[in-house]
Amino acid sequence: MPDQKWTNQDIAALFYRIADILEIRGEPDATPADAKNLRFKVMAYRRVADAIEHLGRDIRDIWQGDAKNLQTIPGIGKEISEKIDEILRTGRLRYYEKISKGIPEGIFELLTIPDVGPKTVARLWQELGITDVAKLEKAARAGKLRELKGFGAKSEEKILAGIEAQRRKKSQTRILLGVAYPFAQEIVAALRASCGDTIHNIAPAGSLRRMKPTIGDLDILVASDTPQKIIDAFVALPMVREINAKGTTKASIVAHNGLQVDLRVLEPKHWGSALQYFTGSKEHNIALRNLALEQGLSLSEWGFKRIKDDVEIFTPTEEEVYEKLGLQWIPPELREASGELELARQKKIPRLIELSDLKGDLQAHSTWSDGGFTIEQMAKAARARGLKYLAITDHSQGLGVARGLTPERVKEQWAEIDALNKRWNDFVILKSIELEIRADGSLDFPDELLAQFDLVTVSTHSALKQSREKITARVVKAMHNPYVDIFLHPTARLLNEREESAIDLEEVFRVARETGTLLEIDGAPERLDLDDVRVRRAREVGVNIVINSDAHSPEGFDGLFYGVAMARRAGLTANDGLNTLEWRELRAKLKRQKRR
Ligand code: DGT
Ligand code: CA
Ligand code: CA
Ligand code: ZN
Repeated sequence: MPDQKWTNQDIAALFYRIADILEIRGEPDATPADAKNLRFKVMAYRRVADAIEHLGRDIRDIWQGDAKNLQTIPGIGKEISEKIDEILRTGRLRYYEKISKGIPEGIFELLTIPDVGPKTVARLWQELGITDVAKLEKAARAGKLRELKGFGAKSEEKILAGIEAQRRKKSQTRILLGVAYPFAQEIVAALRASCGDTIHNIAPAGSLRRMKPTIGDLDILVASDTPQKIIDAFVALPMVREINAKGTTKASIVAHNGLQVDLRVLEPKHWGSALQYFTGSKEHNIALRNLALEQGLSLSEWGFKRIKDDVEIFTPTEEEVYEKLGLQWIPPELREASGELELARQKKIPRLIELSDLKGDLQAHSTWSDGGFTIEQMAKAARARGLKYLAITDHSQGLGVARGLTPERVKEQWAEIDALNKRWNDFVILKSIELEIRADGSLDFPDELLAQFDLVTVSTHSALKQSREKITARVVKAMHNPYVDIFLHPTARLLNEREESAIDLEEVFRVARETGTLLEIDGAPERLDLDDVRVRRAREVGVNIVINSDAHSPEGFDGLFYGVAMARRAGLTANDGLNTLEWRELRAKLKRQKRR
């Protein structure tokens, strides 16, 4: 824990840890009466941690030097408000120092192993002296765990598998959404083809359903009355390379592309609660479960249970899960515990933007630079997908890519575009360019040429290691050019390959707003840049966003779908993406228009 400036996240992490410690060994000098209250105390700390984690603004702004102000945060009472006050005032928490005394750091890592909870950790530690994962693995291999009452060879196997799964998860690079998504569709189609009549329902869940940019593993759910048949069909699919586990209602495989796929089969009456649970996120689920508890209900993947009389309530659809808790149904993309429960409670979740809302695409490449297809082929493909306009944004000469355009070749390209544009009256190709912003912030083409494009986009591909000051100043300079309409893929990240540049996005957002420069969600699966968190922030600041494919081929227009997914994760509606407008309306909003 830091000793200077505590962030909301630091305080939340500390409270989660306090809850863990209380569960592992209780309070140091507790009486039997205290022990009864322990469970509630643990829950209270977790709930407060969760509230602080998702506060959305610096807790100091609420605190303002007075513990009482903190009690306006839901779940925070006198005792906890004083603890937070102490942290913010002194940079430490004596209570934590007291209860954590003598607990080895490795204990907390044990808690991250699947199926190992605080009770187990406490016994492993107290009865066998196991204080970290390495010791646990050694003891399990040596058959020492079965010395514990209630432990057998089976539990040792389970723990070893848990350690292995955790290790695999840590070392594995995550798979791009753009790879995992079509692959999940393929598996679903294959299972439908082989056991269609016995499948009531089938859907991918987990991070894939939430459309995260990268996927750790695939979670597929099936509702069926004949689970064994589904499991047998699943492990026999042609894409299976290895079977990790195969039981009567679940199985886990590794596919040829390296992706792990977990399949679970359940009874149709559990469908709603199971789909909700396995879609996650874990943080969303915790918040939802806490809300249920407040209403006297316990919620699990099996459904609701009324706490006072143990009566079970099943929810065959996911809508019913949210409805039962007085909530609007929440689109999976929003389930990241970033304020969506409160919105759903107020019935204020908007209709999110959809792929079909997009009327055009403002970034695509052709054989004139690094694309693999002619302008004609790209235009036909875009039109076939229902778009009404497409900007051809081939790279300018400055960038080292093959065949970057010179001013002379730009003029030739325009002649080709003019000729093609005679062909359709429901579709238009826009003359554009992807200009490299040089390391010093200057651009490849003079303003006099830039003025003649329909629109101009800029980006950075080179000198990405520049310092925060340099790269930000370079981009800011370009955004001040009156003919620069869009700044593309602002962080320049390549997922699994290249980190974001050091660019100061807060400054970029400010200047984008001030100059009227549009910022892009680049939907190419290896980019997804800006990401959802940044888009949320950009919109808060008042920046206008466009969603583009960055297609280099006809299939590349799939990028629009993934770009829209990022926009949905950011909570955007059709009004928030400028390329949902007709070209005529969009053109009127371009910065260059304001000069005329
Ligand atoms: P991934 O696979 O790393 O991309 O992310 P997810 O979200 O797909 O995570 P995964 O595969 O470990 O679990 C699938 C879902 O199951 C997860 O989103 C929520 C639920 N889940 C898993 N473990 C827990 C847990 O310990 N508590 C709760 N409340 N939910 C869990
Ligand atoms: Ca997963
Ligand atoms: Ca999983
Ligand atoms: Zn390109």
